[in-house]
Amino acid sequence: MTTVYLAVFEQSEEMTSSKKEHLTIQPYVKHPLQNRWTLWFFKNDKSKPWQANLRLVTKFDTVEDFWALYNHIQLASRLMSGCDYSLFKDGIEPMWEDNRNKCGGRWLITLSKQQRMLELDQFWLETLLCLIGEAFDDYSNEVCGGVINVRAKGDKIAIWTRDTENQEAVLHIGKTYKERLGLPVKIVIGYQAHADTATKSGLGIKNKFVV
Ligand code: MGP
Repeated sequence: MTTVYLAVFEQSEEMTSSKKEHLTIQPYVKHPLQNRWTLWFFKNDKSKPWQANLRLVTKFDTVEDFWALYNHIQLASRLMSGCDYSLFKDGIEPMWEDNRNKCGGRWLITLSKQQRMLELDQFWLETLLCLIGEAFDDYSNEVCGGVINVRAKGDKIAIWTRDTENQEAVLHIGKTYKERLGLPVKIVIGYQAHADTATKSGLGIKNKFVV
């Protein structure tokens, strides 16, 4: 837990030598998150292997440090096409190969080009808040992280979970996520196994679950 000491006046009067005795030191404690999180940035350089384009930006574990970071970095809608942000629990790398991802999958939100200006930043912020706020009740421990892909062909946002076989958890996370994004009931979102995403393309990737 991070403690910052703030000097405060007990009375809001100008400090004079007679008032100096009222100057007190009070601890200001930042609000801890349940987990420590790592933000990653991906910038596409086709001359390098995929993993070499992935950079760890920073880690945080308090509400205040999350907002300081969020307010400091570019909005997703302003990133160049080909870039990603990923926010993962500390110790999990944002890739299929990580031990805590390799048996997992993702709830995938695909956006049209028009949605970039209207909804991309709002959906990504809500995704971040779902992650750091542990929005999925008893199933939040199944969550590994979230990814936003900024792409000319259409942007994508996803929440990654660790076990495709944990149907109860996957469905609860999907339903909650859809509600939190405020998506209409008639919009269907799908959950895909990383094992399929890594080995198949386009229409070959079947949804394991939909909500
Ligand atoms: P992408 O960046 O997830 O989506 O994957 P994009 O750019 O929309 O492309 P599409 O294929 O989904 O249409 C692009 C490529 O990056 C993949 O085909 C892989 O070659 C590589 N890649 C992406 N991810 C998430 C991983 C990963 O976790 N591990 C490895 N090794 N390569 C990955």
